[in-house]
Amino acid sequence: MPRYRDLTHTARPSDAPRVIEPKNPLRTIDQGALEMLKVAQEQHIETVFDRFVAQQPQCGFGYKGVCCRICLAGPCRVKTEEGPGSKGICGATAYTIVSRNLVRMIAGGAASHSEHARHVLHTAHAMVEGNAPDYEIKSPEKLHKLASKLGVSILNREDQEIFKDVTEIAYEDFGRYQDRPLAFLESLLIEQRRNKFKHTNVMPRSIDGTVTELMAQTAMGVDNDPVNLIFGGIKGALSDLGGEYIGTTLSDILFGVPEPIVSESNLGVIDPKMVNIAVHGHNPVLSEMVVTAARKMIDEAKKVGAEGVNIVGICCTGNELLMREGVYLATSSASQEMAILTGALDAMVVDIQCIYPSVQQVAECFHTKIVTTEAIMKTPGAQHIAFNAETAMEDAQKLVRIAIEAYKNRDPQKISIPNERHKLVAGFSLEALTNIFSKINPNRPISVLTDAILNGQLKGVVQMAGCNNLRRPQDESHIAILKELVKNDVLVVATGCSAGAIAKAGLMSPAAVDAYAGEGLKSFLKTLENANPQLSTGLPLVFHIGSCVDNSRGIDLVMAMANELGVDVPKVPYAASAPEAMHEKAVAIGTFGVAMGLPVHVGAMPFIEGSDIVYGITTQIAHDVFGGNFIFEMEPQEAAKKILDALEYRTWKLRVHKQASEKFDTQIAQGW
Ligand code: BF8
Ligand code: SF4
Repeated sequence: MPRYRDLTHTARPSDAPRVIEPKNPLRTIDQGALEMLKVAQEQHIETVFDRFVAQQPQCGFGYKGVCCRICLAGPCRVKTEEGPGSKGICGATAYTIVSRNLVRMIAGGAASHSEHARHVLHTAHAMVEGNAPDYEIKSPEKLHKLASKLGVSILNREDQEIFKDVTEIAYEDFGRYQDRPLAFLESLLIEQRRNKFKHTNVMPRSIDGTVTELMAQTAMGVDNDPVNLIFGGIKGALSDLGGEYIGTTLSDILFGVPEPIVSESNLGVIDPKMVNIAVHGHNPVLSEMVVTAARKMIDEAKKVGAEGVNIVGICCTGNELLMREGVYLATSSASQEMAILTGALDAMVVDIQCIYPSVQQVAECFHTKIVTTEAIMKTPGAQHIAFNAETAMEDAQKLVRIAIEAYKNRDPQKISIPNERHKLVAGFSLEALTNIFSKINPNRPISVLTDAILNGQLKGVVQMAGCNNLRRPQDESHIAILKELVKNDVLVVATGCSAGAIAKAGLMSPAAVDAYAGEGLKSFLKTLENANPQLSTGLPLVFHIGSCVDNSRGIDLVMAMANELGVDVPKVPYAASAPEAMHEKAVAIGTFGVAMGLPVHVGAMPFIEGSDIVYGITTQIAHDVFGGNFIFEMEPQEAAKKILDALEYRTWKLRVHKQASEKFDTQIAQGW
């Protein structure tokens, strides 16, 4: 029965509770974390799970987004439906306060991703200037491709020279003052989206300028029109995407384009016989050096009685190293403290973002050294070693040495490592995927994917992303939604802590295909495997496409699918899901997903329910203007159903329009 309207974007979330069992501190389904939680309870070590419980119930005003404290006349809260109590002291109504708060979150997200990208850019720049001798251009192919897209000449030029021009364009993207769009972002977009963003006035011209403008726009006594505010937020989210794309592409050039690689995940990868160093945060610039240093320092580790140095990753630094180096992924955000509780972690080297301030307090119960490395991220009690691109290898060796020294102070009584580790295959950059598809169709590789959708073998593609949020047990929603999607023949690509959840549970392996994939997905993956005998391992149930900045890889894939199908993004059967969204970065990512024309499921309600107007803009007006919309749903089964409905609607419409264009020999309709 064809469905003529996609109802998902008008639906309210189900009545499922927003917080499951608020007083229960057993808030994870990760087996490794559960084992460590017992240790924490026995030893009375406080963790994030205890603090979550202690915070319940959380503030109702904050939850609805109607608390304002952006000026010293506040804090103001919207207390009543009507009268003076329904506004802040200055007269700001609920829709102004809610949208301002939301937009400031997007600005925070854009600033975070872009700061990460800026650091990679500084490193690239130092390298081309000859000031960072420990770095090199690992992928000239990626450099040439990117340079061509940016209009930089590559003919008869040295790679260093080309890269210099590319870094200059990236710097301009941060601080351009002329009225020209972000060059990196523009090079990523298909023409229809470029025009859409231009006509709706949301195309950013500089990243720093946009974030600053948003802070100014949302200051006391400035913009109070919710539509104008939200459109400002969309511009901010697009500058976030521009920053992400700079981060991903420059990291690929410096550290290599990921290719399929075998590794393992969960806390069992911490090895009692080795010096164990966790690299935690987001930025590969430092951690890549730590990996290289560790490989060179085995003898030093042996001198203190260890067999070698074992680097394990946490959060997105972990994802970056897993994708390119096959480094073990120890754990993801909500269970970061658990890595220390094993008693066998000698050092945790952190860079930026998603690092709980509590890791230092937990580390003080053990011999573990916490080392901060970036000027904008320090922790009282932790050691700080400023990391410089100029002295990268020297700095990295210092860090490894701190861990080797700490190893001597290990207390064997306190070691308790969960016996939980799972094989996985990661490393699916768009280049790697295209290469795999090209073995079936060398001229139009992406048609292998779009044809499988058009002929019904696959239902579509879903990009699973985002964090852990303890309103429901850690990882539960990621895993439940994933299982439902793959059972229904959806090809899943994953990033960030969603990829982490899937990997830790053993679902990112070829073995999981037989256990969980529907017949269509199974046969699709088998066909790819048979056409690719060069792969040393089978294909996994889920394609890991990287860290959170690598959500730009997903957008790159959507653009390729839209191009192949000859339609704008809102007709492509591609959706995104952040089942446990937490960070401001996730708010920015979700928003650019919607602007890009995708249905975006979010499983942790953002603070917008205090304003029907803002809720309506995110779920309905966004769809009218951009073709994408948020689907807010906390209950995982219900969420999976809504995501599948959104894909089904798109596939149905795409087929109808395709058939019509073939029958009447006309261009395929571009509307949605
Ligand atoms: O950038 S998924 S908790 S680790 S914010 Fe953080 Fe969220 Fe994890 Fe990576 Ni992304
Ligand atoms: Fe209150 Fe207005 Fe100040 Fe916000 S900006 S704190 S609503 S007076």
